[in-house]
Amino acid sequence: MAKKSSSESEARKECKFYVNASVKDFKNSILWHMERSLARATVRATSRDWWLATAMAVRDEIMGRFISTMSRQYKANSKRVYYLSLEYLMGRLTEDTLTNSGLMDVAREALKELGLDFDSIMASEVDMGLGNGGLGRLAACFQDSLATLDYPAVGYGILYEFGLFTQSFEGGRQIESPDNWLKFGSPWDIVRPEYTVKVGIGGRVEGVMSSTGDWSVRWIPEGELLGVPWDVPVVGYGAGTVNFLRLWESRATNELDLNAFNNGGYTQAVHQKAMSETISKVLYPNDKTENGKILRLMQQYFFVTCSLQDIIRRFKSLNGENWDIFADKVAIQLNDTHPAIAVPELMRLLVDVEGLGWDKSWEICTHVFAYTNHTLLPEALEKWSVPFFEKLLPRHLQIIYEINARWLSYVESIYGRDSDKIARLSIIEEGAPKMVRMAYLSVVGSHSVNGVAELHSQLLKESVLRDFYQISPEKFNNKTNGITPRRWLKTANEGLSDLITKTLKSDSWPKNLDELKGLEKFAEDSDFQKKYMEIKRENKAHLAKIVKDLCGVDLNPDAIFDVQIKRLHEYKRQHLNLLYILTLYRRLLHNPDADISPRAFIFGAKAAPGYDLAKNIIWAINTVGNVINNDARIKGKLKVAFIPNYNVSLAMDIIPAADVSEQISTAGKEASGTGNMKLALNGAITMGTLDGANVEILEEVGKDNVFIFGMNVDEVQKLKAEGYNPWNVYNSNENLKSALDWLVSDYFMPGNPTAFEPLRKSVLDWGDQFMVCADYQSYCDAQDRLGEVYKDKARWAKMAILNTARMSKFSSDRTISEYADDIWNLEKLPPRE
Ligand code: CR1
Repeated sequence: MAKKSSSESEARKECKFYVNASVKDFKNSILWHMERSLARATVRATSRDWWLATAMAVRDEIMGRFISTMSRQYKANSKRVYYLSLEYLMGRLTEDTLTNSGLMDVAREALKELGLDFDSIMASEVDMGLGNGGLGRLAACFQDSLATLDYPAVGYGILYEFGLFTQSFEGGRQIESPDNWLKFGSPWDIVRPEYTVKVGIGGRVEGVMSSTGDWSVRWIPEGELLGVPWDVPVVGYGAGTVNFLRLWESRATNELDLNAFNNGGYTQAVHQKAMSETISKVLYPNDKTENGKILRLMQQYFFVTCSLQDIIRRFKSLNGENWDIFADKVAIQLNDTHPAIAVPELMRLLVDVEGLGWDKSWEICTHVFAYTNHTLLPEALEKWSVPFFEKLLPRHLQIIYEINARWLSYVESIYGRDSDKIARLSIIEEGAPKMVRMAYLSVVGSHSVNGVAELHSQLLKESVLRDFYQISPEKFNNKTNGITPRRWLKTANEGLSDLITKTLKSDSWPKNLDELKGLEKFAEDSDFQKKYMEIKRENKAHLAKIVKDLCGVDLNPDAIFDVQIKRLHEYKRQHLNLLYILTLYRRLLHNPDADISPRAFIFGAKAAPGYDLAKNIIWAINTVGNVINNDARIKGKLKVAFIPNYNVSLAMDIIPAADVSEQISTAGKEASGTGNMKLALNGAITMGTLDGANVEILEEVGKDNVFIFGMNVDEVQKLKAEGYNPWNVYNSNENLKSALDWLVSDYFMPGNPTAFEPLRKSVLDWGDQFMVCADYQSYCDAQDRLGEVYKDKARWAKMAILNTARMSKFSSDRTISEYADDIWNLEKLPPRE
């Protein structure tokens, strides 16, 4: 964050729910914690100590709200939504909690009085990086909106000991190291040992006869472990409601240790213990593929059973065994198929443990569950092998077979004995081995299936889930993603936030983003434009310092800051961006005086550790960048910076400083995107394809305020059907040919010209699956056009302002309200007056 100024105190007067603490009290609280909680003398205190003491001071302030929210929700016995997600990409928690509780100014002032720099103190907090990318960050934004809108909600997940790996570069290549974020604990995690649950694994299934002579089935697990819950408070804006995330940690059971120990197997006992605790050890670092790993399936089952047992415990404590109203009290959202095992697990808990009949249990399941799909990429559609299930979850496999048998007989009642249809719709995929299709299990077990942008939801119905859509069209709906304006504007871009508050003469816009429309009338006001662009420049200067620090690259804050920040994937086409950089560089070498707008290309992206081509692209960008950045001939008109270890905190520095937002995926491949929304909200102009939520961004901002290029979904499909050959493009496009050939010459990698062969091959020899060559010229043209438009400062400012003014649709408050109304049937529980 660059500029800080004060408007919070006014806001606090307005909103009666804000936490109230004076600067003096807050300062004393920090000092109290420094001494009593941390046992530290202030003269010896490190930045981390100051951050911890500040976090503890703000935590104290919100605990009352936390407890009162829980007890109000309990007393009201209202319906709750339970969000099941294997990932939460929360980032740092302290600053956002200060924003939402209204204590930001107080904390800032208190630290100032203690002679400390707020920003550098806050920077001591390690990111809570328990997610890979968009899916995990969406889950985090949703928690913020649920609390802000006063919805009774709990987010369930895993407390990974190691979050997403830390990325560094060596010779331009990605190196991964473990993210030991919990090494010294976190003041935001509160353990709840009293809600520990038991988790079975493996073993066998037995039939048992009851006293009345009925047969029932029982799972006798081979091993058992414990799930211990840790709660992370989620403070809504205004602090009227404080919900929580409940994250499960796996632990060994004491019994297990004792048995082995008694048998003389001390080392075995320790080994067993370590195995049990492996489950919550590490987040898998792939954002689209994680098939086949047994530990991953164990993670999924572990957090699902812990969460469902917790939900049932809460339900029973309020409603006893009144199962008829279970679905009136409980809504469960499955964030992708990662928690899909919840469907057979809830069936098991209801049928085997609670003794309900199959039909009743199934009715409950299909009223409670709803499923969100986040991608159409075939490699991301989860399938688990039947032999795995047999070994790990034998009873669940039986239940899945039973669900499938009933489902397929329903299919047959519609279509007759159409074996093709039946094979296509079966939850079990035939083959060696047989596989359980988790997406199909999710669809069959849910009453709602949604995609995450209009285009994506449409394609879902037409492609991967077409057969299901034909049978149950009423299940399918769209919920376009959103982002929280609290973190992504108010906290991340205080300069712009203050300008907005002053201009609109209102500080309620973070909770009512439609108010931003009021900025439209200032879009051509030269005074407002000046202020708006001054803030952008300050943010750019701030980012330039960070880039200098992290990459050693000098960026000129007057250059166009052209930003592509997201996971590294071929479909996201960071390499298309690279090809334009090469083209521009070549142009400048031919004519160093060419009148182009200076550009700084800024990247942030992690590649999955096993994804070789993605890593090759990172290496290529770093290598080309290094040559460009050190080439005096081009007079600093072009710079390339790849910021290492892109994460939520870096995003909060990069996004407010961006002029251009690269959203250049192959049409039909990016389900939604959410970075596109954050960047546009902060006044970056989208350079994008007609993909995901870009389509809706275009609708909102208008075609004059965005750069659209490339093929649309129909054109992509048509070209594929006709037989696309990237060589034809290569042979007929001189610039493309030069860029690709240059990449594998001695120029960039003296002595190792084949270093980037894989990249080049992927877009030529291997068929160019993501149509980089096909979209190359259109992309270059759009980029050149953008460079020209940037020269007209007033026009650019107007475009940027209109982007900010027209982004209100993309508040996650809008998204969450739609989920609540259309899917969860959920009422708000307003804070106590
Ligand atoms: C999509 O790729 C979307 C997020 C959140 C990602 C991205 O376009 O914005 O989900 N999908 O909905 C994903 O991670 C496993 O799938």
